[in-house]
Amino acid sequence: MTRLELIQGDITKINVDAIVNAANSSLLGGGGVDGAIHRTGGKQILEECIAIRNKQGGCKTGEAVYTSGGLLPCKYVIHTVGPVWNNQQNDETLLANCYYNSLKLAVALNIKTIAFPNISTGIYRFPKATAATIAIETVTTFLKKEQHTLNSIHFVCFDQENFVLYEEGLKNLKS
Ligand code: AR6
Repeated sequence: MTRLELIQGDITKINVDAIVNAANSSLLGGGGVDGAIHRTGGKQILEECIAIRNKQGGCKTGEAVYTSGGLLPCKYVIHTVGPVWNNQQNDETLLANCYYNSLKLAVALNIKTIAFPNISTGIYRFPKATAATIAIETVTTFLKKEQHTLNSIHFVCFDQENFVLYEEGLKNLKS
């Protein structure tokens, strides 16, 4: 059984094998959680991102790539690119792809514990309630459908609004 955990706080401080970054397609850093990860993780992460960029031209929306964790407590950072909210059907698919593809990469890397931020719900303006539902549904579908050895998946909420939405969503899952 894989545990689903809910945490309120800063993802750069979480002790897991991999944390997921809500990056942009340039992979060159930015604000929000991306800024915090690069600031705390140090220049190693940016150097590896630049190498990926030089090799494959960044990362497309919904896809995921990985670097080391640099100075962070985690071994890896999985960088995924969420959709900018445009109120279109495809946004939801692209957001689900972020969670699914990050988990696929985690399994390929033999990761046992992984932490997700609330992808796209900050600067990219995705409605938080819909995003929480997509995150929880996609993760649970992955765990049912795919072969994996994940021990725990941590949803790390920075703000209270997301925390309450996830609390509700995870409670509904149990009942
Ligand atoms: N730990 C955990 N969650 C955080 C942290 C943190 N340290 N800081 C912010 N959040 P955002 P996006 C939450 O804006 O919407 C960047 O410039 C935040 O409260 O970081 O996917 C990238 O380079 C929110 O709930 O990411 C892209 O250009 C969630 O993380 C763009 O922003 C996501 O907010 C991506 O926008």
